[in-house]
Order: sequence, then structure tokens, then C-alpha cells
Amino acid sequence: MQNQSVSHPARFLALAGLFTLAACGGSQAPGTGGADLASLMQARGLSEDDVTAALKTYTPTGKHDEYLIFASGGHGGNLIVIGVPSMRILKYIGVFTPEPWQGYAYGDEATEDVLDGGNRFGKRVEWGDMHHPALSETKGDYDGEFIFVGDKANARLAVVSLKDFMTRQIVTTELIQSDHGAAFVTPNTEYVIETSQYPAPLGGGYAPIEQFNDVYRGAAIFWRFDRAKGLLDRANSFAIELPPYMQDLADSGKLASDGWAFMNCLNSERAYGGVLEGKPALESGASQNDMDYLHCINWRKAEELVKAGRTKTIAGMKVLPLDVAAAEGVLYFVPEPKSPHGVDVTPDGKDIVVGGKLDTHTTVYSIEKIKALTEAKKFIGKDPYGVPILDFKESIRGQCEIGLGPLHTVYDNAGHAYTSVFIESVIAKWSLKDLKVVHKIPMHYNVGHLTAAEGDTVSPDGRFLVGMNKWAIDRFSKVGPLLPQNFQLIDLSAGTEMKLLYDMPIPLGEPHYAQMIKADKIKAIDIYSPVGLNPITHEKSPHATLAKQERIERKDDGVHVYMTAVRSHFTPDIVRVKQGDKVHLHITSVEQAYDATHGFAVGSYNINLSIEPGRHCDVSFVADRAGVFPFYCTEFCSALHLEMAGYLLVEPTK
Ligand code: K7E
Ligand code: CUA
Repeated sequence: MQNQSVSHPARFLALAGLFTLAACGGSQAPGTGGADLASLMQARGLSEDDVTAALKTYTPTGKHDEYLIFASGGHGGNLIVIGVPSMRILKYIGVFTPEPWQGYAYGDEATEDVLDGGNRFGKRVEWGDMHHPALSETKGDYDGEFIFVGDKANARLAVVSLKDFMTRQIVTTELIQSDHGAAFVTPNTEYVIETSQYPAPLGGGYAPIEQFNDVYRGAAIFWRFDRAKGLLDRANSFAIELPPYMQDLADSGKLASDGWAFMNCLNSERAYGGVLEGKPALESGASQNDMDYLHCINWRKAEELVKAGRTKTIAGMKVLPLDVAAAEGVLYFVPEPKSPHGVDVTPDGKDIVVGGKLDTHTTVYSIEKIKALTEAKKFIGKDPYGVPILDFKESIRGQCEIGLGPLHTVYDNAGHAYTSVFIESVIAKWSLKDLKVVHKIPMHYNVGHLTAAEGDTVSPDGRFLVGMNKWAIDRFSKVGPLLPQNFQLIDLSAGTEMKLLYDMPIPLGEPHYAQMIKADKIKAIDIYSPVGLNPITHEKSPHATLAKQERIERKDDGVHVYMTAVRSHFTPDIVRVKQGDKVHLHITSVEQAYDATHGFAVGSYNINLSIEPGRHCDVSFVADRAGVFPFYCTEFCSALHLEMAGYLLVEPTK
């Protein structure tokens, strides 16, 4: 982000002098003369704006960031934690994809079980397409306890605990075959919403595509969250059957719209492609109508009907049938302009902002008007499945002329909305009161989602905004044909105009959405305590091994190795087994010092653990290859880290 020209040398000197004053408290240290800073700026070709941006983002050693971003890792399948304003990556959390650094699903049974929670049709899936992270909320505000994420490709939903930044649970249901409106939480995290994207027969069976209209369906799943357990509760979850449109993003109502959920759809035409079969391609077939349908769901009403037993069970999930939802006031449609994408409820919950990819407006729906129309049963008709349709004009408060291709909207604390405009490649700041654009800032390039400080809660902070750009083109050094994405940090505190502060490459998948939370809301633990804790169950493992309890026992089900890890040795350090033995390693880190993490790798057996202080790990495998297999610690934990090793000796049986 090199700015156009270098400003006048005299202004340099003035600016540099100012910085010297700020940095040195007025006294000029040797070698930091004003002229030096000015020449530094000149030598690096930095403008005043550049230096101001640097001062607003630079975070000296030991200082912490004010906000944390939780960004989806897209088709990398994992979560990325980033500090703001420094834009330093702080953590990569294994979620839908095995992650060796975290020792996530490379042998550690607790995490293997978590990943297996998302098995589909009896098979493990080892990648995910993560789209939308949702921080847990209390009264519509982030509470910093959990984060939920959805996997579009495999219709999975995960729960990550922000105590230790570990994935606690993955759930899935074969009811649906993909999702996109996931994850979104209700204001007290009663439910986590997961809505299907591509219609298919509910439950995972086969039906010819010609039966699209009659048999293919969508569904909105409301996963019940048990906060005390920190787990989604399948038995108390339910789904609502939806017509075979392609349901897209979702958002939960809050305050004025509490009890409602909104999701939009594309393809109300119900096209399903068939270019080689004489039918229009899916993309053109799905773009015939001028309007698609905003889905308005009264989930409290749905909850009552579920309690009253009005459901059928499909793939183990309670499903409220479409005809019941349509007849009983659970589901309403409001037309929405061309190829809608984002749907974002305003902080006061009164309005719902929808962006249309092929439109030039954002449309602002009013929950007050929608409720009045539903209560008066004033409909303009029904869709082919009997869902009542409200009048477009009577449901909206107005539209804002934004630019071509508005997608997603977030908010600040001063009555502004910020909408990403994909085709025009800008972020538009507009007034919620007058529905008028007040400023636009170019994005490099093709901005998708955007995230603002607490920008989708009941009380946004303003301050910072990040544009999440799909293309980077010329922003970074060349790295071959596959480029990183580009996060652009924007300052919202500099008046009406948004100011670009920083570019950050994201080379870990395509992050679709992110949320930005005040860092001090997160109360993460330092170590696992008591020693021997299983981080997934949060209970002391029955196999926890303390110092002096180390032993090797041969039992009916194989060889059990009760091992401890502490700087800088594993005890035992020699493990003798016979080829074909089932080996059960039970390893406890008896460390209680902050950051004294050990790894545990066994080459050729695809095993790598991360054993943070106090953590217990269990690994079971069949020693089917005879030979000598060194095991060692994969974290440089101490001066004698290289000596933190041992041997697995697998003696041949013949
Ligand atoms: Cu616009 Cu999946 Cu939220 Cu990507 S979605 S950009
Ligand atoms: Cu323990 Cu290196």
C-alpha cells in the first residue's frame, strides 16, 4: 500500500519531529534525530499516511492486540486467530481437517473421536469448507466462551472451546448434503443455525433429478446448545423442511426481531442444470426471476410445534414438515431482489439488510412491518409449497443505492452500515437512518465478507473493519499461480472517511467470514489442571499417569504403556513390543509450567501429538511393521530437547 507521492520535505521534518517527541517524551536520544526519521521515510518511499498507518498498527514486542479475529480457514477446514491491529496470526485451530501442530487427529484418540463425530455415511471426511464462524452470545453480545463453525461441503458443524482453543465436538446429519447458512447463533446461544444450500432428498437417499420439485428439499436445522456441557444436543435439536430453493446465508434476529431467523435463497426457479441434456446451465436457469425469497422463520413458534410432536423423524433428526411450517405461521417469504447473498440483522434488531449479487441496492426489511403483515395474515399469495408470501414494498423500510454487487453488511456504533461490494470492489459506508452512502473505499480486490469490531452484535464497537478480499493480484511478492487472499485492515476512527491501514496475506484457504471480538473477553486457560486432564472431556483421564506410576503392562487387549513427559525425557524411553501387538500409549505431561509443551512423534506410524502442560493423550495402534522406530518430542522444549527421545522396538514374530 505504497501511496502515490512523497510529500514535501518540510512536512516530513515537522512530522518526524512530532514522532520523535512522542517516542522519546521530548528528550532526543542520540541517533533518533528528526532528520533520521525523515530520511528513513524518504529512503523507503513512505508517505505521511503510510507512517500514520504504521503507528496505528505497529505493536511492539510484549504488547498485546486489542481485538481478536476468528477467521474461517475456508477449504483449509481450520480456524485462524488473528490479532488486531497488528494482524499477527496467533493460532491455527484444527477443526475439520487433521492438524499436526495441534496434535489434532494424528493419533490422539480424544481428537480422533471429535473428528469422527462428523463422519458421513460411515466414512471419515478429512477436509472441510469452513464458511461462517459464530462466537457464542449472551443477550446478543459475544461472551467469549465458544465459537461455532460450519463446513459447507460436508454439512458439519463444530464447537470450539475458547478456554483452550480446541475443537470439542463435530456434529453432522445426513438429513442434508451441504450447508451454507451456518453457523449463526440465537441471541443467548440457545440454538446454532445450520441451513442447507443445495437441495437433495432429505436423509441422503437417491431420487432422479427430474423429481427435483417433488422430492428434493432444503432444511434449516436448529442445533440445541447445552452451554453447561459445551456440547450440541442432538436429541433436543430440530429441523424445518424447506422448499428446494438454494437457501443461502442466515442470520438470527435479536432484540426487536428476537425469536426470528432469516435466510435468503437463490434459485427460486428450481433450475438444476443439464447443459448436455438440452437444458439451461444451472447459473442461467437460476437467474431467470427478478426476485427470490427471503425466508422469515419464527423459531419460537417452530419450537412449540416440535414440543407438541408435529415432527417426523428423518436421519435421526426431528423435522417439522414444510406443510406444517407453512400453515402454522413458522415460515413466511418476502421477495428479495436478484441473486441475494448476505442477510444481516441490524444491531437494534429492527431491520434486516439484504445484498443482491446482481443488484445495485441493499434492501432494508423492517421486522415491524413483516410482523404486522403476518399478524394480519396479509399475503400476496403462496409459493408452490403453500408458503405465504408478503408484499415486497410493504415489508421494506427502503433501499440504499450502493453499487454493483453488494454482498455482506456489518455495523458500527454510530448508526452506519458497511457493505462489501464485490463487482465494484469497494466497501461502502452508509447511514442506516437515511439509507445514503457516505464513503467508499477501494478494496484490493473483489471483497467478499467483511468484519468489524463486534460488528454483528447488539453493540458494535466501530474502530476497526477488515475487508476479506478474494483476489490479491499485485499486492504481494509473486508466489506462483495460486495466490493468498488479502485481508485489508481499515481504520473507522478517523472520521467519516475510512482509512486503509494494512494488508495481510492469508495463505491458508479462502476465509469466507470472520468475527472480531474484544480480546479481553476471552478467558483462556494457561495449562491443563489437574495433571492428566483430557482436553475434550475436560475430565481427568482414567489413564492419567503421574511420576513414579510409569509402567508397561501386557493385557488381553494389547500392550499398555503408561508414560510421562517432562523436560527433557519420556518415561519409559524404551518400549518393546512384538509385531502385530496392539499398542496403547497413555501419555501424561506432568509439566505445570506455562508454555512447556512437548510433542510426541512416531515416524512411519503417522502419529504426532501435542502435549501441553497437564494434558493427557491416548494413542492406540497396531505395531504391524517390525523394526526400530525412534519416538521423539517435536517441540523444542529445552536445551536437551533433542535428547527427549526413545525407541519403539517392534520385534518380528518369525
Ligand atoms: Cu459470501 Cu460462504 Cu458467507 Cu463466502 S459466503 S464471501
Ligand atoms: Cu519436549 Cu522437546
